Amino acid sequence: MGRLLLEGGQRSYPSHLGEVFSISSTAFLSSGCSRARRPRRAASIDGLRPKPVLLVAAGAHQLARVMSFILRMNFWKAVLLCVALSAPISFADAREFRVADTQSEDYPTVQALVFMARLVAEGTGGRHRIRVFHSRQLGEEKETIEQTRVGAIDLNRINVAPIGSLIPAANVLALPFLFRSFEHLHNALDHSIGDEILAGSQRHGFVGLTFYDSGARSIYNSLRPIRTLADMNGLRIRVQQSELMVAMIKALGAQPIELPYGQVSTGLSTRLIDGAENNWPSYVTTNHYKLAPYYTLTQHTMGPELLVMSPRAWESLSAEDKTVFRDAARKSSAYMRELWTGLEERSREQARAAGNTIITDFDRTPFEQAMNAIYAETVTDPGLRQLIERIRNIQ
Ligand code: GTR
Repeated sequence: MGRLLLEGGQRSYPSHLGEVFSISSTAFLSSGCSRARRPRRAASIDGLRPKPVLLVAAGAHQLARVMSFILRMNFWKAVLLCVALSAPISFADAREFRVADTQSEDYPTVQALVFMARLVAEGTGGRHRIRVFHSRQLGEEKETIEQTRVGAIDLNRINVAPIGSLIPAANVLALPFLFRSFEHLHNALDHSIGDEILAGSQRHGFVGLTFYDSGARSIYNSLRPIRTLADMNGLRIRVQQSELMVAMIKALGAQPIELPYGQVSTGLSTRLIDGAENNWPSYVTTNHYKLAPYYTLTQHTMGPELLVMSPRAWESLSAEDKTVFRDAARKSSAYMRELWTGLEERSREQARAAGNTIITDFDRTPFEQAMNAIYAETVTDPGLRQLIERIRNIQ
């Protein structure tokens, strides 16, 4: 393969300090309290700009207040007022933040974002709102990742595999057969390793806020039950837009086809692809289970979901609001786990009731061995190798 899928030095992203769109009484002071300085416009983050009409009205109101005061009171009292007003009055404070999610409205990650939105509204006294765009309303994952990086989308709930080509440590989480169990995964994500990966994502152009569960991904197809590696031979398997996922399916002897999530159903119906791989809830909520009835429990990756924020949107927040966002994100992750509990089993039941063939009685070892080669070929960075060792050593 010879390609470096996981390497250390990644592009960095310039930090844009959000300009505060404000009028302060320092404007009056610097011009001898004679005229208000023209307020500066905030750098456009998402096309949402403060309303100019409000701004002009507020500016005129301030000016009128100060002028009438000067007329009625003595000069020094007016100067004191100007000083007192020098704390900026921010008009950029109240904002709507847009968050993207490819999953459908009732999917646990989307519901977790709705929950987070509620906490943010409460925590900021209604100043900040989060508007959730589910079902790929803002585009497929690959596009939304880019848009989040440049600040056109404020927040993005994304799987670690597609964002892994930009955040190498996130890609590690998608490696095959890395986690022994969900408990092992949680022990890594809920403690220092998870925190380090979230913090480290800032170097790569994203502010990592929290992880969400994504169960384990397994292979499904429309042609035949897969029990051995030989059964995989030649199958056209859709993968996420991720070099790592391409390498994983190739290692199994199948043909990987990179397709956006929203095109998998059509791909299956038109026979462009024979199958795909995903967790139980995605297999069922997308109706893929109706088109590809053979589901083999390979559980080859437990790559979680990741919530990231654009650095631009992040820098537009005050220190207190940043804490509100972080806390809300973490709480939404705990909430999401509650929703996830039992959902995998219910999805499995739904597929079984529809008459699907669920293959569990097969030897996973050859699948694991075939994918093992990926580690040596793709993880070349010593820091990432160390990260893998640390994860493996977690009990
Ligand atoms: C789902 C994941 C999505 C997306 C999708 C896919 O499990 O929640 O974010 O990555 O898989 O296969 O494209």
